[in-house]
Amino acid sequence: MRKMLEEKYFAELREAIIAGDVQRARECAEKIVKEGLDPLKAIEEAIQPAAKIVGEKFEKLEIFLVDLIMSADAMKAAAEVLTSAIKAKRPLKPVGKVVIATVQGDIHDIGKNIVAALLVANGFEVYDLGVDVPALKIIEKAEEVGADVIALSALMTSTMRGQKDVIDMLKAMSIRDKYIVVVGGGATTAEWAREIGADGWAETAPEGVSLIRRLIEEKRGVKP
Ligand code: B12
Repeated sequence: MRKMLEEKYFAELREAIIAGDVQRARECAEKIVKEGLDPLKAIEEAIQPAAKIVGEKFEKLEIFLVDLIMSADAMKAAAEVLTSAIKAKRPLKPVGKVVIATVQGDIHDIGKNIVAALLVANGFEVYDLGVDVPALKIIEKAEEVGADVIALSALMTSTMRGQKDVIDMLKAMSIRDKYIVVVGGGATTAEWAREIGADGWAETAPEGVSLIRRLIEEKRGVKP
């Protein structure tokens, strides 16, 4: 029964996103939360596959930019509802501070917001600087709040260089070792992360949270 309900609502959410129907997507996400279904599962099984389909259609010129924008708005509306539900489960004990941003030139933030919400849900203190953020601004915030981790998102091949810029700037300022730097986002790979000297890369938000936990544990020598 529960499985059927899940399949029904997840399919409805995927359809609403592909159709660019913001209201239906939001309402569907609200129903998912109200029914007590897993919001993270909804992100992974409805929002992400729908984003992939929309991205492919855009690439094949089957839809226009205006359609992509409408679908993005629908994704964002649903993601907001689902991430709020995830964040509500936040534990009390703080485990570490993370400064997160989408790098300069890139305005994609749906994935980054999911990573931020999951970090909050797992007890991290998160400073989300938003999108299109210059390297220096990210470093200044990390210095100001005494962050443990800098997490950088990039969705495009043309903007992933922004992740390298942050690491290069940290090195130039002789503070690279102060921070754990993790990177992610559609355009990036584990190989890219190694190439630019990041401490880690993860493909998905939950993997990103586990990675950050493990890296903090290794650095501090104790479980956060
Ligand atoms: C939605 C979307 C948009 C929306 C963004 C809205 C928003 N507020 O974010 C809008 C319509 C604005 C948009 C604009 C553009 N877009 Co766009 N967009 C997409 C689309 C369809 C989905 C992205 C998304 O949100 N996915 C869902 C989320 C949940 O997935 P995600 O971001 O990958 O995040 C997950 C993981 O990667 C990971 N993660 C993400 N960040 C991080 C960070 C860390 C530290 C870690 C550990 C993990 C992690 O966790 C997340 C959850 O598991 C993609 C297609 C695709 N398949 O990615 C194209 C895509 C990214 N866009 C593309 C392009 C070209 C553009 C435009 C240039 C189009 C144009 N001609 O104007 C502009 C760019 C504007 C700019 N300067 O940034 C291309 C990029 C091609 C490339 N490889 O360089 C893509 C791939 C589409 C395509 N196939 O052509 N876009």
